[in-house]
Amino acid sequence: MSSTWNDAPGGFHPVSAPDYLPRAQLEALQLGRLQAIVRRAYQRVPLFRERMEARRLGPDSLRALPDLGALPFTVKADLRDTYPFGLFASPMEEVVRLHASSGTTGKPIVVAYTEADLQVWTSVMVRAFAACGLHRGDVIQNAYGYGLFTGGLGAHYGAEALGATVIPISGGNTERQLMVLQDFGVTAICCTPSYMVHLVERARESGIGLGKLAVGVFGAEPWSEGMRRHIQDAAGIRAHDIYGLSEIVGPGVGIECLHRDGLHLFEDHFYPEIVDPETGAVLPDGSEGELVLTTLSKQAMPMIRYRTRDVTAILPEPCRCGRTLRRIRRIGRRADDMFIIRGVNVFPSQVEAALLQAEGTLPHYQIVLTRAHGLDEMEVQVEVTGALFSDRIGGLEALQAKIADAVEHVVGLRVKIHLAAPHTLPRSEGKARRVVDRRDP
Ligand code: DLL
Repeated sequence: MSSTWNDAPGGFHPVSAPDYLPRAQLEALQLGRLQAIVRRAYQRVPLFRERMEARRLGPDSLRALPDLGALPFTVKADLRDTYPFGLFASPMEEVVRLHASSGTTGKPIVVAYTEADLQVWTSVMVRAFAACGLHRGDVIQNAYGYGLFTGGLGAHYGAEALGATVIPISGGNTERQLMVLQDFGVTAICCTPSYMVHLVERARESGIGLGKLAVGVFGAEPWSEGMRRHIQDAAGIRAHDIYGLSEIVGPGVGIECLHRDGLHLFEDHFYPEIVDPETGAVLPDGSEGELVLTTLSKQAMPMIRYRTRDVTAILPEPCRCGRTLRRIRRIGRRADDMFIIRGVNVFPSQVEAALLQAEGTLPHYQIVLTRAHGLDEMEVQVEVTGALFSDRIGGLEALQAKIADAVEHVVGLRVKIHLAAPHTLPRSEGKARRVVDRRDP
């Protein structure tokens, strides 16, 4: 593997060659893989075969890529209903790894990988890191959680295969993270954006510098452009957005290149569609809707038309980086993270965007939903800077009103704003919990 990286087309890293395939070649590759994976799922996964037969479709029904639109969807409940191994398409002797993702309730969902699946996963993670400008010689602190969560091991093997030095520190223990960051000459970090905010804040308070840190690869939860600006300014780094989900592979489904204008999908392994979240109808490129993904090469657990619930749009225009892989817009919200307050639909991402506009706030916030006398209330709790908090009361009141105005402007609802002292809201080592719903079911 070469020791230099050039993001220009033609000057690409050998491992990234599939990123630059001419579209016609890529689509031919996709069709061949799609036909094979549909056949595999039909022959080996009873649930999928039953659904195909109910639609009078057979294993050879796919003649062209758009024919995929006629196939049945797979949803999260299918994984729960067949818990733990009901959707596996490989015998256990060929399954070399299991991961699991805990839902909000009950049993987790279980995902499986063959040796070949792990190789594909590693290869897309190598391409993801390369797209962030990382290469051999980089020292990558991997603060995604190791274990059943896919973030830790997914990023780990990708970074190792890239030829970088990996520090498998996992999540948590902020003091140790900061010591390692400085002492080991770390050049790149992987963690959730909310944990990065926490790390940077602690570093600043303890008077610890961030050494050689130059790049962050952040994902596993939605984060806004405002959050990116905050992280980049506070840490003096370049922040990339990485997307993925356990059901499809884990991290490495999509990544922002150096231009950071949408996430390139590794379309040679994951086939995207955008559908109307209500009707399931396939929408044209450019329209906002729910991302549906089909795995093109996954052996142990092929996913055909998996409804991610993540809302985005496919950006069909070519990217300045020269990759032919199409991009999706950053995922700001899920189709199911909306809540309704007094008849108004609210998304947490709207609240984050409004909060980060106000000077004096810190990107630590929580939305608390309560119900009193049958009426729903929403309170936004946000930390403010120490300087402002110790300021005279007038400053706080003015800020409170300003935030209430900003939230009202984007959400269309006047809500309570609680200004919290620094360090009083809970911190997360992994995915942040933004909404606390205290309403009775
Ligand atoms: O979060 C995999 C991952 C690990 C991705 C590390 C990136 C980095 P799950 O725990 O199964 O897998 O959660 C998947 O998290 O459907 C999205 O709703 C959300 N998500 C993941 N990445 C992003 C992102 C991992 N970059 C679910 N932006 C997905 C917004 C994201 N949401």
